[in-house]
Amino acid sequence: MLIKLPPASACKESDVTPESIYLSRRKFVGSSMLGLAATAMPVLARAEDAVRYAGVEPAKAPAWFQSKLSSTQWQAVVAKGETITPYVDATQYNNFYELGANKGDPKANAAALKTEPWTVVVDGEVANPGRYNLEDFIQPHQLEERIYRLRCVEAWSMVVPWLGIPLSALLKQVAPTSKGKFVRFETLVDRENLPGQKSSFGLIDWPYVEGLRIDEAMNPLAILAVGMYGRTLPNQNGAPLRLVVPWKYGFKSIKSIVRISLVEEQPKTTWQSLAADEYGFYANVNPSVDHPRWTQARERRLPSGLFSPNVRDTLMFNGYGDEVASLYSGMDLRVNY
Ligand SMILES: Nc1nc2c(c(=O)[nH]1)N[C@H]1C(S)=C(S)[C@@H](COP(=O)(O)O)O[C@H]1N2
Ligand SMILES: [Mo]
Repeated sequence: MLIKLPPASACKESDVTPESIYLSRRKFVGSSMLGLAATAMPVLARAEDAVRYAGVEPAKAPAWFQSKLSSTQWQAVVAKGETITPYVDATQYNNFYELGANKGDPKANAAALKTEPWTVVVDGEVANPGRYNLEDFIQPHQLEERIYRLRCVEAWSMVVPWLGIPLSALLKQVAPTSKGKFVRFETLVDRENLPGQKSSFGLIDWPYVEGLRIDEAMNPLAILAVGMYGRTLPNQNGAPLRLVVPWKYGFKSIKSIVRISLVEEQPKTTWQSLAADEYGFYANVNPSVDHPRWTQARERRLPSGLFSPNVRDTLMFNGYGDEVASLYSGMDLRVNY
């Protein structure tokens, strides 16, 4: 089923087939061989579809997640000219400093992140604060698939089919007060188990913290994801609950969230605290504002290797300008990087 999103994120021509569609086409092929009537399918299944979803771990999802899948709104298309990044690439080349500083560390150390049980606290300037286990947190909402580009500030990118709920739906439920001007997010702290938090030499002052202005958080593109590629999130991608804000550099999309607070003042975020001249609060993808140490005009699209780096131009707001540019009208994006 198509979700209702403005032009840049949902485009009629398609290069990809999400797993849901792929699987239903598989059923179609099977049933037509049995001579049964088939429902119309938009395009034929293609060999690449199997590649994109190769290596997706078998469903070991909790029952609540499985039952949510039956009512999920699947996104049938991505933007023209895009293909979904193979699952193996999206799950072995990661940034997740709690699990280590190298790209392969998060996958290698994935088991160190304990995701059950998982509690999410919503507090601060809200009429309805709460403390939920993950299942109860998601229960009131419908899962939606969103196929988004993710652009890291380090100039690599990928295209991921996420499963989640609009952040706006959660915010409406908890009802921010008039003082709730920003949303602050916090990742789990577990110094005993998370290798990146054990070292006393680490630069990061845990927990990892991120934030959005309330109108950014209410934008329909912002989601809280619980899955990707039709499955629960792998630990290295931020299980069991992460933010995805596709028009901003990847570091804004905070992983493994345990606390969401509505606050009056702009939160101090992790990367801003580490190097304020390099990483701003807004961090909107912007090809014309370079990082002090490298250009942001281009990016490497995963999979990217030495002999086929797969370089492409970076798009303003990562290609989501139609949806988000109005949030920043009148702001100097060179100053508010
Ligand atoms: N808690 C936490 N969240 C995090 C990070 C992190 O180190 N810790 N890294 C960020 C960065 S820099 C990026 S690019 C994305 C990467 O997400 P991915 O590994 O799913 O591609 O996660 C972001 N969220
Ligand atoms: Mo990043």
